[in-house]
Amino acid sequence: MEIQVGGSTTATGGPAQFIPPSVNASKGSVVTFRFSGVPGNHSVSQSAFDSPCQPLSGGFDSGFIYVPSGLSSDFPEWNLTITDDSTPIWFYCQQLSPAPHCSGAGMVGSINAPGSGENNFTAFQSAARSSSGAPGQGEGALAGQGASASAPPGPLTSGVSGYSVPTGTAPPSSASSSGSAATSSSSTGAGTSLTANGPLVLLAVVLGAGLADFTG
Ligand SMILES: [Cu+2]
Repeated sequence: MEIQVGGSTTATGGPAQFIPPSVNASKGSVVTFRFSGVPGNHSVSQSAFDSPCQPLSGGFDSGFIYVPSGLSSDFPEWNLTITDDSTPIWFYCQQLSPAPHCSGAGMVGSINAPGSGENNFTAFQSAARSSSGAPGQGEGALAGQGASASAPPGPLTSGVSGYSVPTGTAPPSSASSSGSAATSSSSTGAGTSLTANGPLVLLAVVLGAGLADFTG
């Protein structure tokens, strides 16, 4: 299952779209977001049906992935594993420039949205387009509600760069964990997260050093 993040400038519907925007995916399957719209600077950010262009608390967020024009291979990808297929997953692009992709162009998507009824994808996209104000900005998160990633988008090579992308590695999901202790409660989950702070801090230091080299 693959969703393209961003269309080409000549694509029907323009650059600010997910292709296809609405898919179905069963629990345990992987939805691959492929940042192949060039040039592009988009995000995959979880929202809620009632607030299409605002980050969902506890939702996943890829951060911004910039893909330069001319890139034709090695597009960055982000893999989200579906952990709950019993309820719809809604997402949007938080890009503000040159015009909001969500509230203006309706750059939103859904996984396992109902095919009919009031809360279908078309209604969600209509609400996004007519929403006022600027799309809300997430902070980058691997874990979401109903779907989570185990790694940030990548590769960030060949002129591709990321901003506010999630770092580190998510704790094992209940689907893949062999032990029950790590997934039995939120308090245990917090402990699991703490053990990952060492590598995260190291990564931050490495990134900081890299930026210093770049700007210095
Ligand atoms: Cu976008």
